[in-house]
Amino acid sequence: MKDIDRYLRIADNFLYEGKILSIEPYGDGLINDTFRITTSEEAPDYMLQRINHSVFRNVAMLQDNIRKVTGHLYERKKAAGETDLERKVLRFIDNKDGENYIYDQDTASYWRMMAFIPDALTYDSVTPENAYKTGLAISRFHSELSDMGERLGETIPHFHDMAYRLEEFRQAVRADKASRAASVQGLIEEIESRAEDMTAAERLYAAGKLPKRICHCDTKVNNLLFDKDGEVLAVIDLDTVMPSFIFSDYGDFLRTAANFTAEDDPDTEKVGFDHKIFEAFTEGYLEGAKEFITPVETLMLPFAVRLFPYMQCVRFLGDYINGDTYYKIKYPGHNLARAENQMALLKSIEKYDKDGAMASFIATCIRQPDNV
Ligand code: ADP
Ligand code: GN1
Ligand code: MG
Repeated sequence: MKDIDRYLRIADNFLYEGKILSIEPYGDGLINDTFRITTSEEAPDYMLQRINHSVFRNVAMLQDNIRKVTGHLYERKKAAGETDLERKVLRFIDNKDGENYIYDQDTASYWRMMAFIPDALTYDSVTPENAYKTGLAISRFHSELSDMGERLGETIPHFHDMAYRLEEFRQAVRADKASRAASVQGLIEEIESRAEDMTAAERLYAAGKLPKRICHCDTKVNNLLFDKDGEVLAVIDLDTVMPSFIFSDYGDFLRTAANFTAEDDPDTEKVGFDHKIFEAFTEGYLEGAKEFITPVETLMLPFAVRLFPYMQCVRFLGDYINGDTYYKIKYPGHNLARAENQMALLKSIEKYDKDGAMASFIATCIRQPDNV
């Protein structure tokens, strides 16, 4: 069977409107396989997605989380009088049994369908102007999910748990399945020399000093949709929405947004921390978050800016050492290039922050106006 016929047959499990005209691969996600479906005039276009089942082991839980999150976001925005909700909240399409995913025997995969958000743009980088708006949008996302009564499952256990990620990494180095560990010894040492510092959040959590809240846990720039004026329309890619440290979304966004180049640029000379983006995003985020963020969470923001390039370096290098089994790659050394890029970014951040520049800037954002 031709691929197109296969996808058509899969799409036909869902209660979509209109007649399908074409199905094409779409986007640059590293995890799922995404296809854009165009339909005849009146009907909306759609996205068909193969869910990466080796990453998301419990698809029923994943799709249940997504139903709860999109339902809650929709109701919150509606209650606040927002309009154009079809472009602001992802809408998943049910099948005939009222489920928002299917298992397809032929492809041995899980699939889901959602409405395509029209006239929206994705970027891999931001300008200082839209970094501010993005900060506001991420804090709004946190605040909208803060009163969600229903509990969410952990779709990837220990997802942002740095202590766990390091153990997983060390195991990969010991197993050395692809015989690559010796060739990246220098990078392994750079990682190990920072391990104690980078696991501070887990210790604070264990001591009851740092809370977890519902977060997105994958706020890279291309998981946001913007309108043509640079306003954030929707936060997408909701697979990892789960309880985590609130600073995850702050730090992970800056990991991609405040790097002068793409996360996989092999030319580490081009990598560097753009403090203008850091400042604009921080101002926007704290403008919205000052209502709910605690002093400890605020104190941890500079830590988060370092943590996410570090965590991503550990994850990319671990995948390289394992023989590239997790992230999609375009060439054999792709994961190594990504890991080197993230280490270069971390070093640039460390240099910028050596005298506490980030904490000083954050303090200027949350300082209350003097009473007059
Ligand atoms: P992955 O988990 O593989 O990153 P995403 O859900 O982020 O998958 O989808 C990949 C890309 O497809 C996104 O970066 C975005 O450009 C685009 N996309 C996903 N969902 C929609 C949608 N509903 N409307 C418009 N574009 C979308
Ligand atoms: C993956 O799905 P995508 O491409 O938006 C990954 C993130 C990483 C990111 C690095 C479920 O995000 O955790 O930060 O790649 N998602 C998962 O680019 O592992
Ligand atoms: Mg994505």
